[in-house]
Amino acid sequence: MSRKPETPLLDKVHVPADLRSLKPNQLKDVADELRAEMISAVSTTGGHFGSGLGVVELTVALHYVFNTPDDKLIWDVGHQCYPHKILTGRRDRIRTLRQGGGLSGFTKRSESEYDPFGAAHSSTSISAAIGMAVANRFAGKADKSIAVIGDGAMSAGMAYEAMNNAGEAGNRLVVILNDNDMSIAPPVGAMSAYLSRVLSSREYLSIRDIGRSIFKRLPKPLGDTARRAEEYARGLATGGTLFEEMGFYYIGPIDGHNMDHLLPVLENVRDAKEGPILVHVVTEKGRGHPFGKAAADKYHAVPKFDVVTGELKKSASNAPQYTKVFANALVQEAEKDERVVAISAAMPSGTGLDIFGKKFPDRSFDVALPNNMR
Ligand SMILES: Cc1ncc(C[n+]2csc(CCOP(=O)(O)OP(=O)(O)O)c2C)c(N)n1
Repeated sequence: MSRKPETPLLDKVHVPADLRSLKPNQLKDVADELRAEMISAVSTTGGHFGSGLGVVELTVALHYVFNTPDDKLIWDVGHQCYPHKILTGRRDRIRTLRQGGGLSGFTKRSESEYDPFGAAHSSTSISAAIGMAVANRFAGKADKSIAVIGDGAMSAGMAYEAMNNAGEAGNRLVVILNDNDMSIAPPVGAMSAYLSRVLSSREYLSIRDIGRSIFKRLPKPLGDTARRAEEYARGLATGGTLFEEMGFYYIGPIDGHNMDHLLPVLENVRDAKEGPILVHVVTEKGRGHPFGKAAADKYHAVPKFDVVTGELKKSASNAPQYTKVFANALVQEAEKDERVVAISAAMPSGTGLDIFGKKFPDRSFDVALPNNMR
């Protein structure tokens, strides 16, 4: 059993309203305690690890600035939601993850009013957020919908279908692009290369940018023609981004671990009269855990582990792993029949198809990470 960390501030936060009664300069300490609590919990239960550790500061900042649960916070996939669960009334059950009858490892509507959408499939969050934003428009409510989507999930088609329609949602829609330059394994492909280009061509917004001129990135109330001219000029000046071309106001990149940057940007975004807005936040998967950082793909999800040494504890069961049985059976089929091919969406090792990929590289397709299985 690992010893539980000391968390004096976090102990006062049962729901986000408690968080909002704290001073902004206390939030970094809350985040540090939240990270320690998450590491302690996952070491005893196993579970998704790297993604949650990367969004600890973002989770605190979002619940501090936005009025959840009235503002709807939607986590894409939902595998990064452990810090969110700890802050939204479920800390006392966080060590029941991966136990029968315990907390779900993903967001789940029946579990909490702070989980407006449950997924586990990737790339659905923006569509869901648009739907909720439009419903609020019909109901005459000003509440926001905030989708947090990773750079890996942003490479799937459904995210584009949603962005194509985002204009419908106006300023009620906020998309946070959580860019950690990782999917489950290192990402490959056009979207990843594009985001790297955006990042390398821009510096992080500085405190000065945020304080003085972030509103310049949002439009002033102009007539339509004038606005179009201004947008055109702005696109030329900044080089534009794909997101601007799709009708978003793009803000970023922002350091997703720095509260002094996150809070004022999110406050501006919350109060903006125009939208939809996309905030490009840069984070580090596995942040704050040496083992998480050393092998981010290995620490996407983990079994129980020793907090001090990082040693992963193997299950005592002698039963063969389902993925291995499946992979070996598929290889046998493929040896008999050359028409058998394997398709995976960024999960070669999670599905066992990495074994198939080593034997039959030309018959393996990873639709999220081209050639990754070869
Ligand atoms: C439709 C679908 N395809 C593939 C997956 C497997 N999967 C789980 S998380 C994920 C993406 C992880 O990358 P990212 O969105 O960048 O989030 P991160 O874990 O890096 O925070 C994928 C592809 C899935 N859950 N759903």
